[in-house]
Amino acid sequence: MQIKRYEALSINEGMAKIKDELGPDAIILSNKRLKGEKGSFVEMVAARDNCCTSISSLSNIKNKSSELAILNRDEVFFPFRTEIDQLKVLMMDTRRKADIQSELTELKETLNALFDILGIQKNGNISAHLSKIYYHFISIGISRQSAFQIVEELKSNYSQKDLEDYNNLLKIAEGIIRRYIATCYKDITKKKVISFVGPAGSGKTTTLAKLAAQYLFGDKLDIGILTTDTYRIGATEQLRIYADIMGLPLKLICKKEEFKESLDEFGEKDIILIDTPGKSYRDEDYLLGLRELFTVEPSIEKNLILDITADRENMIETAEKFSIIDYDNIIFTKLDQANNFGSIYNIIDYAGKPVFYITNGQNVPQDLEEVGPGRLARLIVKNTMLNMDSES
Ligand SMILES: Nc1nc2c(ncn2[C@@H]2O[C@H](COP(=O)(O)OP(=O)(O)O)[C@@H](O)[C@H]2O)c(=O)[nH]1
Ligand SMILES: [Mg+2]
Repeated sequence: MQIKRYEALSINEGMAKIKDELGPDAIILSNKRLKGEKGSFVEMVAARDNCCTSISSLSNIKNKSSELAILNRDEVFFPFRTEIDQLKVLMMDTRRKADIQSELTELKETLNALFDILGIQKNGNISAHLSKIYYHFISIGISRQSAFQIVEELKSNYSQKDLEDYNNLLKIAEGIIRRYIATCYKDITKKKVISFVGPAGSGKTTTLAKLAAQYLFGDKLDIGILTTDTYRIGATEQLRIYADIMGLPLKLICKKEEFKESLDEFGEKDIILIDTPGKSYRDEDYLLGLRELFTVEPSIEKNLILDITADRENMIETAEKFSIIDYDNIIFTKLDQANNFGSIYNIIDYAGKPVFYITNGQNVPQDLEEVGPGRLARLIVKNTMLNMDSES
């Protein structure tokens, strides 16, 4: 085999040199564009070997002509045409998305600035307390838009006397928030089938166990537990341990048909609790599957379990995606780990669904609390679980 290195200004020129010296059967081992003293040039290494792909056969991939055609750029890249085209589309798409994303971010920032200006404006006799309230709400995680709306409402609700006292104003704001919270009460007089849906790790199984214990030991009801979370390793074990400790029957459901059968078998129970697997809310098949499953028994109450330590956008998106199954209530979990309770208000404001329970710890069954609108509003405004009376 004869190997030789060539320098040329372009690939075409290099190819011509190689063809002249090594003939049409030469093969190109490498080609690189390099920078030299006089500018950039192409370094090509070629070899002549009868058993390898020759320049002529390379060019024949595109054009069956037996003549050696000097390869132009298109011909060099021809074997990768599809990949290059796909890459181009991908790059265009990414750039488009990035453009939209940055425009949205810019728009959001502009809106935020606008809300800030409106929220803190001091016109006439409007007290500085109002802007303090606006900033307090933002600091606890309430969106700027909602904080602005609350302050706007507050403006038409205060009296001159209220203006002098920040705490008075805050109390009025709490009342405004309270009005937005729909009520939902635990009703043990009716037979109920209660399911728990939500993202993985949000606390569905733990909350189910807490509620099962309350119904069992507190309300002395007859409970049955079903779970459709059968394909995740360990998921059934966790629930089985809780069921065994409480002496409750647990049925595993793998198919839709078994769901109906199991509901019928638990026909005598006062309460049937249903655990479901949690997957990403971005998995549409999972959400559609869940919706399909619930068609078996339309009266099933669906509780969306939301971990409030998740970020605001993520929670809103979860609430939005799960609306495909038309959930009835929301249960907020992990309040013990959260720094800000404002996102509770954002979700309530967005989804307009009642809040059934909040959970504030891993202990089963104690870390579960039924909350009414009053308690929840105060909890949001004070941004703490501590020193609260149980008014609801
Ligand atoms: N700190 C805290 N942890 C919780 C709470 N609720 C659930 N967890 C924990 O969150 C993790 C996931 O809970 P799990 O019930 O398995 O979530 P699932 O995947 O939705 O069923 C477990 O370690 C639970 O102990 C809560 O209110 N506070
Ligand atoms: Mg679970």
